[in-house]
Amino acid sequence: MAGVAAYGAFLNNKVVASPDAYLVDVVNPATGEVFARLAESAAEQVDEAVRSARHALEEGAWGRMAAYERGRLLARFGTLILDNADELAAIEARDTGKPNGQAMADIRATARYFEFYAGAADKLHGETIPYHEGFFVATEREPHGVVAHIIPWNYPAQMFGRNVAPSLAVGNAAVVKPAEDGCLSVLRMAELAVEAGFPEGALSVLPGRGSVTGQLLSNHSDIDYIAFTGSPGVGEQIQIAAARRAIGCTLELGGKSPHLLFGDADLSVAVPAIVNGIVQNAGQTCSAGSRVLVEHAHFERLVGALADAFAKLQAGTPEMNLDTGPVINARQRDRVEAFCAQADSDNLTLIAEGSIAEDAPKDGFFVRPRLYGPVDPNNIIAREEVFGPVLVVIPFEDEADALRLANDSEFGLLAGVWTKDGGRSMRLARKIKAGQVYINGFAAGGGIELPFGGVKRSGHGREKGFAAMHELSTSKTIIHRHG
Ligand code: TXE
Repeated sequence: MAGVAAYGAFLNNKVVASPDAYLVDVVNPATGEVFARLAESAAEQVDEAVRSARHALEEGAWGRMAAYERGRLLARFGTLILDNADELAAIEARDTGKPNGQAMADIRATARYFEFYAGAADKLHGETIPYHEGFFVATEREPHGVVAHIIPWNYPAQMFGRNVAPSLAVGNAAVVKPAEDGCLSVLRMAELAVEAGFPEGALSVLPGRGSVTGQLLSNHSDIDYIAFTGSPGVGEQIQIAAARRAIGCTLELGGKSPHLLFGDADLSVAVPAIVNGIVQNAGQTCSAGSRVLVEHAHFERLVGALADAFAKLQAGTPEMNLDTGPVINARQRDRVEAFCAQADSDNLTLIAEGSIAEDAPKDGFFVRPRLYGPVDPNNIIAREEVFGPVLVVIPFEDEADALRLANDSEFGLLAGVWTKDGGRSMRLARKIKAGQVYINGFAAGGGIELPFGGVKRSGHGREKGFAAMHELSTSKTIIHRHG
């Protein structure tokens, strides 16, 4: 197609494309226009990425590099991301449709991942262990080796930083399969990695469909670990692929995270945080707070405040820089609208809804933010991850009821507790089944330093903070009989 740029795989520090590759369309979600094409990575490119990663570890410069030197490269990479933030944010906004301000915040957060793990690279310590007389025993952390990172489209740049920075910090060679709908900032950052000085094979990027490139990579016989972020269905396939070869995997599969909003909450803080927690990135955030459990005795006042805020929300193009952009593609828009149509046919009350800016392009994938309630906790919209700007309100009677409802989900990623009663918030934080519990604050996806991950159907393994370095490395025990 004339005027449409084509992008290929990033292998051996170069962008390459096979002339007979299947081409994946890249669509601007704000306009519906195809503006780029991705040359899909087939078996040949997947094999080459894994071979080159193995070579970098076992014979190349990467495997021999001291931890502090890896840290130095990561620091340079972070600086280059910041130096090129305007260009990267523009790419991210066009690829995902998110407001320009959000896209820039994402790029800055991506740089932060590299800064954090730059400093951490040489601080991953083992331990010494008292043993029998005549022995010295120590553990060391070692990289897994070749790690497949399969990442989604909701935060392409941040997911790249969240996965790749700790992986490279501990000395793995990273093979990244970005999502077909969010690939271009990742490919541009891979070029910056060369500028930063990463040797060949330390990082590869394989664009392509999940059903082709993702499958080939996750079932490759020479990978040592898989880090996956995406849907529970594909997560199950990844777990099976890992189990077949008895390798490890991290699964980050989203959630249905609850807020527990008590009558004594400070609404001036709670309402903007709750609204932002579901509207940010058009609700396409694994840790979005998508259920708000509200103390029944204060229902009118608490829900009234949320409704006022929801009614003011607007969706628009990246340039309009409104509360939210479009969702990523027509399939996701239809999925969100199907949940809302079901809510309407179940006679759920639409308490408030936002709007789509009048001059937003008609072919963009915009959806109106919506607040439903009171919703039966067994209704599908209260149980499934909608992955759109849709919040459901569920009333509770007391603390025990709030806890029961919070844990009545097959997911367990985040929770927010809103109350001035410090004893109550700590009791709940300890009993809520989730990987992260916020008290009187909520930042969906925030906190590079903070261990993050799920329980139950939200997955397993921890990302972010030092926890990611433990997850992406393994322990070796060295037993020296010297006596
Ligand atoms: O995800 P997929 P989809 C949830 C969210 C969303 C739903 C569907 O609820 O509505 O999933 O999104 C790659 N082998 N989340 O269908 O398919 C794919 O190419 C190996 C939550 O887009 O799971 C992409 O790189 N890889 C979430 C990645 O997996 C495969 C983020 C995720 O895509 C593959 C995204 C296969 N067979 C969606 N099939 C979160 N946890 O943040 C696909 N992929």
